[in-house]
Amino acid sequence: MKKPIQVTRPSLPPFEEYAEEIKKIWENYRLTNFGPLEEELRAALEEFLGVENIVLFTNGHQALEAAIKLIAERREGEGNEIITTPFTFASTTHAIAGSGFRPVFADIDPVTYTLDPQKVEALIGPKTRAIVPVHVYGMLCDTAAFENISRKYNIPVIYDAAHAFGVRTAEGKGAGTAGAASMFSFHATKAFNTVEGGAVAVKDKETAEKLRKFCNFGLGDGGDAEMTGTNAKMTEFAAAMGICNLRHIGEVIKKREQICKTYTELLTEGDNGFDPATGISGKYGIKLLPEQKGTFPNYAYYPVVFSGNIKAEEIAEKLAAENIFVRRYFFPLTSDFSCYKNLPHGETPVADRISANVLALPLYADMEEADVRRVAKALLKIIK
Ligand code: T4K
Repeated sequence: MKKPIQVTRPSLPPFEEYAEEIKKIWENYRLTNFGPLEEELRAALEEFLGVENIVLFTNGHQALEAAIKLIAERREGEGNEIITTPFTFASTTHAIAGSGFRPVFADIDPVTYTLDPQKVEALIGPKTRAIVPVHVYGMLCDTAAFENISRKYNIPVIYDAAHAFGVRTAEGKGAGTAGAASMFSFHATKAFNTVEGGAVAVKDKETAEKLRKFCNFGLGDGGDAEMTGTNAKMTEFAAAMGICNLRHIGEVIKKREQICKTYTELLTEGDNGFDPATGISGKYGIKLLPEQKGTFPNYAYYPVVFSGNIKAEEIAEKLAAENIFVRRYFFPLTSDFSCYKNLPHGETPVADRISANVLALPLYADMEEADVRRVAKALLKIIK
């Protein structure tokens, strides 16, 4: 049997580099609670992501829940609805529900798989308190349309940018500059990791200060708590990993880009009609991730949507028999989870179709070209 190829593998800095970084912890005995490494990483990330204020968290989920809690307005007895996408990881919907809001699911765009602004606008009512779109797979949402909706109805947009680390718009703006706040995940499986970790980017210092207090039990300098809080601070060990990984992020994204390009070449071979703007390849009836004009992507995931003639589940099983492990990111839709399926919601036919037919292929910076070829070859053999 050939060696297993997992859907992903974390990027790690050279061991000596990390050891050198954490040596400082043995010198100053500072393990957590906003230590110097946390401070260093925070400043470096603000610079790298091109955002004004970043607050670091234990993980992306805590970061998103905190942003929703602090930014979306809860009103007793008046309805607490947040419009969001069901085509996402469990975390997005749990963060909404966990902050005491009711998720209202809207459909996604068939090309980018991100929340469709028109579908969102049709669902806005007096109970709507916020919108939580997701830059799924690092594809940017239609942020201009959401900005207009936000202004028109005076409701905040809080982005789940878990997948969008380092993505820049055609104008060179970081993904984290859109909306009232953006959450990034630095989980081990992400293009950039701090082992576990996450952050919220916001424009104003005041909200950043509140978020920072919130993740330290709501406590201010004098020891008083003006609000309830939690414990979601990033440790110095996680920050050290982030500092090291950030030094290599350019190289990591370049390697991921090369792997994605190789996949695309192999999967669209001989298809003269392949359209990179839609990602549709007629030859084998597959849809790849489209190129977003002018943006600088991060090659976070390599999802393939199948036409439905062959079931994604079946393809995944056949690949597993070859020791190749893909993931159904994202199936089922979060609106179909047992804990949400009884919530009233409208139809989401596009999300239903994409979710049923999508598979994320193995992708990580150090993936060998021979393994990329092995995955593409096995996949083509199944779908041909
Ligand atoms: N919003 C969105 C849209 C998200 O996708 C996520 C997280 C969040 C919010 C929340 O952010 P965090 O709170 O996680 O920071 C993974 C990740 O755990 C999760 O972070 C991620 N999204 C989600 C899409 O994927 P699983 O259950 O698929 O991971 P797991 O453990 O099965 O790992 C996948 C493969 O990666 C394994 O087969 C082997 C490899 N792996 C994994 C880990 C953890 C390693 O080689 N080493 C490792 O340490 O959820």
